[in-house]
Amino acid sequence: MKLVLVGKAGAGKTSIKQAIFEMRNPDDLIIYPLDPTRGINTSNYSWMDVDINVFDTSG
Ligand SMILES: Nc1nc2c(ncn2[C@@H]2O[C@H](COP(=O)(O)OP(=O)(O)OP(=O)(O)O)[C@@H](O)[C@H]2O)c(=O)[nH]1
Ligand SMILES: [Mg+2]
Repeated sequence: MKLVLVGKAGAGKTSIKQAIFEMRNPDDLIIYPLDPTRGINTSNYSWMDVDINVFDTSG
């Protein structure tokens, strides 16, 4: 499965990715914001027995 995250800058795309697929604590992502994404970051996860390619784009 392929999942493309698209939206305005600062919408929360990378935070959603890290909270769902990397088990990051959402509260930490609010307190310690991530740097803006540049270009497209591609990651592969095994999530609920499904292989997912995530494309995290810059806003
Ligand atoms: N209040 C609130 N803030 C959030 C939420 N998700 C993310 N943020 C904040 O929004 C800001 C941007 O979050 P990112 O995840 O970097 O957003 P992005 O869409 O990946 O941004 P770009 O990479 O620049 O396109 C950060 O300061 C986050 O802490 C949310 O659900 N609620
Ligand atoms: Mg981002």
